[in-house]
Amino acid sequence: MERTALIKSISQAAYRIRRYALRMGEVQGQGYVGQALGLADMLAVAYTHALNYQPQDPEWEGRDRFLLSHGHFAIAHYAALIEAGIIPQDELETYGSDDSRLPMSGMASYTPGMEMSGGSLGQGLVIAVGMALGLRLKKNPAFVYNSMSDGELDEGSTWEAAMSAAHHGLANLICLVDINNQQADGNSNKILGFEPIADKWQAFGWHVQRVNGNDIEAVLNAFDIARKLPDAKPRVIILDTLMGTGVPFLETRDKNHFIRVDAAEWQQALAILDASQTTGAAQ
Ligand SMILES: Cc1ncc(C[n+]2csc(CCOP(=O)(O)OP(=O)(O)O)c2C)c(N)n1
Ligand SMILES: [Mg+2]
Repeated sequence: MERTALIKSISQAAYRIRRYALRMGEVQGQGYVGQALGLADMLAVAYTHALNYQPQDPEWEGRDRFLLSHGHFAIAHYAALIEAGIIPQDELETYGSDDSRLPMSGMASYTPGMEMSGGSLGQGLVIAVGMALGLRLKKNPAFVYNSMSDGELDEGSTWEAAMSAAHHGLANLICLVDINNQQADGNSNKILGFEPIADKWQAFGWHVQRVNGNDIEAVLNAFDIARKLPDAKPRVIILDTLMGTGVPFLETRDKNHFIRVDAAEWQQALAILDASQTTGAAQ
């Protein structure tokens, strides 16, 4: 596909991902919706362009593995799995209810396409290193993607795994770090300073890119570079994102780590998103 058309189709997918996430938020009246709006552009690039998978056979051995290390971002991942055709769209109406396959935190045993159970932060990269080593041993050319949050940079396990990935030259491992500069208790850089974060990953032996995570073209280019790079190094894409992207009153909301909004505001958020799609403001 020609590049401009590709970017347009990815941005339409990002819009749908945001819409599914907002609808799930509406079903429960609350949720980690700001994170989903912030990460939708990266997820759209991943699931409509970069990842190799078969929607009808989520366990296909040749699939790229996408690990949601930050399990509380599950609403974002479910929205992407719906866009990918792995979860049926009407299932979002069950989000967070008893017996649903879509619990509030990501669980591998519940949801097709969910590769790990999250909740305890800082575990994804550890698991991803093991998976990448295993795939290499089996001569399986699939990639392992580990999606993680800036709060997980506070976890020692992240850096142990980062060091071992470089030691083993894991060129089949791509780590995606969401820098929304938010955590449960405030700004990430005020809780535990992480900058200069690109230099840190580089010093650990990784190929590093840092992009605006809400600029689809920049994210697309970064994924393409990470996948095609010949170096025997693990790759990290650091994504600076804005929580609530696409819905201004959620972008500016104080303490938007876990959002509860009034019943009428969900419809308002959806209307704003729809309007921005028509005018192209969200692209
Ligand atoms: C090991 C661990 N410690 C603490 C928590 C509690 N906790 C849940 S979400 C969260 C915030 C982590 O930061 P981040 O994922 O960047 O938050 P967000 O961007 O979603 O605001 C914390 C500390 C946890 N889930 N796991
Ligand atoms: Mg964060």
